[in-house]
Amino acid sequence: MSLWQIDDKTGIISLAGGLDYETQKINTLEIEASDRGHPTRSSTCTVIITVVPVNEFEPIFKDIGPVTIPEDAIIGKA
Ligand SMILES: [Ca+2]
Repeated sequence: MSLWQIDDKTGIISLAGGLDYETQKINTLEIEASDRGHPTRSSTCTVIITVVPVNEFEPIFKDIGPVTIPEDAIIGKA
């Protein structure tokens, strides 16, 4: 299954599958357009789509509330 689909009338490229930065950072699409003439004329272009990483597994901190410590706490023990 392709990650990308293109509307054959508008030419709009849209996402058709799940992206993963770690698997594929750069997506290179070779696009060909043609008319309905006789003979048919066509042209091609390359579209490069770069996936931007996001923090998918953000660390979660438990609510530990306020912390108190005595002023004579031992260094390295408290
Ligand atoms: Ca990922």
